[in-house]
Amino acid sequence: MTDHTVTIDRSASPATLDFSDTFNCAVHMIDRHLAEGRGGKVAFREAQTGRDITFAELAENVNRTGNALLGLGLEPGERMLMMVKDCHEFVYLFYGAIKVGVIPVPLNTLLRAKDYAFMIGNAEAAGVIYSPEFAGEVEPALDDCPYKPAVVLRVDGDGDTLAGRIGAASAEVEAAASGPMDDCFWLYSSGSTGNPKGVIHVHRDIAVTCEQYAVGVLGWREDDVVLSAAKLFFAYGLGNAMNFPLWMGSTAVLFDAAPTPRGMHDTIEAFKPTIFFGVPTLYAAQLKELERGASPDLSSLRLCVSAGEALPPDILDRWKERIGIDILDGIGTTEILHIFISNRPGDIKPGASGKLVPGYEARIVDDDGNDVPGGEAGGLMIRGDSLLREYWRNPEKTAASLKDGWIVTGDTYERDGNGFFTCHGRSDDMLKVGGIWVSPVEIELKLSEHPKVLEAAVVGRADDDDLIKPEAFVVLNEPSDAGDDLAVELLNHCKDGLARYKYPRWFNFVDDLPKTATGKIQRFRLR
Ligand code: 3UK
Repeated sequence: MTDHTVTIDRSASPATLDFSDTFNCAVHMIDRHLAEGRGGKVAFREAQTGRDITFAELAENVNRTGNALLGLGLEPGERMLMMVKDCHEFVYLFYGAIKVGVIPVPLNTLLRAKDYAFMIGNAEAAGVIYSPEFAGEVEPALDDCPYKPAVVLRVDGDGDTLAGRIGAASAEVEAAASGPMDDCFWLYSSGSTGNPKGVIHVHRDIAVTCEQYAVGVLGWREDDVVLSAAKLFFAYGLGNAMNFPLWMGSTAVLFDAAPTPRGMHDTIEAFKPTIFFGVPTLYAAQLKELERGASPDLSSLRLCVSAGEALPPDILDRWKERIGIDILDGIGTTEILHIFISNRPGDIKPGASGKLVPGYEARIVDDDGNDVPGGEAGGLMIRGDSLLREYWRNPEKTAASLKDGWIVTGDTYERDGNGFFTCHGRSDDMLKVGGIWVSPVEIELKLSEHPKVLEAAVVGRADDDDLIKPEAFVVLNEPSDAGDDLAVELLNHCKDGLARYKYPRWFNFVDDLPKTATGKIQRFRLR
C-alpha cells in the first residue's frame, strides 16, 4: 500500500507539516480514523433528518462513491460540479471524487440557471451532480449550456441516483497516487466583471488550514462538536463543518436549510455544539431574536467565530453581554482557502480582523507595490502555504493576483503597533452581503435589461446594523415613471434571474450618474 501521510510537529508555532511524496488528502482525512480506532464514533449528524454516520460508515461510503464515479465514466483530472445541500452525501462526493483523482467543484446552491450554465461550460464539467431541491435551476442550465457533461445525476430521489449507485458499488477502492502539490478541488470565486473564476487548490491546502487556523488559533479538540451557518460549498463552511472536524476526528452537525436565527438556536439546543461559525448578518438577526425575548440554551458553546465581512463592534458587545462569550472575527478568502488573520480567545480588538495566523505573512502596499509605513492603510498581500495554485484558464488574473508567491487580496488594511489588522474596505467595487460576494456590475446589467431603465449603478449601503446591502441608483428613459410602483417592478425584475442576496434593498431614481471622462461609473461618489 502506498503511503499517504502527513507528519505534524507541534513543538513550535507555526506547527510544521511534512507530507509523504504521494499524498492523497482523502486518505488522511477519511481512512486514517479507522486506523486510529475512531470507526465507531459519530462523524456527521444531519440536523433535519436525524441521520448520524460514524467514521467507519463514512470511510465505506467514500470508497463506494469513488467507485460509483469511476463506474459512471468519470476520469482522474476531470471536473465534477456539485450543487449539493449540506448532507452526508456532500462529504461522500467531495472525498470520494478526491480519492479516485476526480476534481470536485462545490458550487453555491443559491445561484441561478444562468450562473450554472456559465460554470458548466467554463469548467468543461465531465459531471454535474445535484440535490433534487436545486433541479429547477440546474436542469435549465444543462439545457441551455452548449457544453454537455457526460454524467448528470441527482443525489437522491426517484430513478437512477447517486444514492442508488453508492449502494451498488464496491466498498474497496485504491487511492489515486497524487502528490501534495497536485490539483485536488476547485471553488468558484466571484469577479468584479461578473464572471466567476475557478480557484484551483492542491492536496496540501486543506491540511495547512486545518492545522494553522483550526488547531493553531482555535485550539480545536477531538471532543469538539461544530455547527456552521455557512454552507459547505463556501470555503468558510467547507473548512468549518467538514475539514476541521475530519482533521481532528471530531463531530459536525450538518444543517441543510437557510440558516435562520430560530433554526440555529434550536439546533444549538438540540445538538449542543461547542463551536459555532456565523456571519455578521446572522449574528445581528440572532441578537434581535434574543432581544425580543427568546431564551434558547446556548451554554454548550465555547467558541463563536465570524467571517465573510467585518464584524461591527456593537454586535460583538451585545453578543458577549447576552451569551457570555466573544465572537472571534477573522478574514479568509476562497483563494487562501480559510482564515489567515484572526482574533484569538483572550486576545481581541473589537472592530479589527485580528492578528496574523501563524504560518502566514502579510504586506501592506501602496499603488506602486511598495510597503507603506506602519499604521498607514494600503493593499493587503498575503503569503502562505494554502494559496490557490492558479485561476483556471485565466493567466491574466493569475498574473495580476499572484506575485512571487504573494496574493493580492483586494482588501485595504492597516496594521497597528500590536500586530492587529483593521479592514478599510475593498480596493474594487465588490460587495460582501451576508458574507457572500456580490458584483455591482451583475445587478446593474440586470437592471438595465428592463425597458424603462436607461442605466443603473449599484453600491453598498450600511443598514441599521452597520452591515452592507446593495442600493440601486437608476436613470430612467422617462423620468416621470419614477415612483414606488416602479421600484416594486424593478425588484420583481431582479428576482427573475438573480440570486436572492443580490436584490437591491433600496431604489433611487436619479437624473444622471457620476462618471469619469472615459465614461466609467464612479460608484465611490454615490457611496
Ligand atoms: C471579505 C472580510 C472583513 C474580504 C472566507 C472565511 O469570505 C471568505 O471568502 P470569500 O472569497 O471572500 C473574501 C473577501 O471577503 N472578508 C472576509 N472575511 C472578512 N472582510 N472582515 C472579515 N472578517 O473582502 C475578503 O477579501 O467569499 C471567509 C474563511 C474562508 C473564506 N473563504
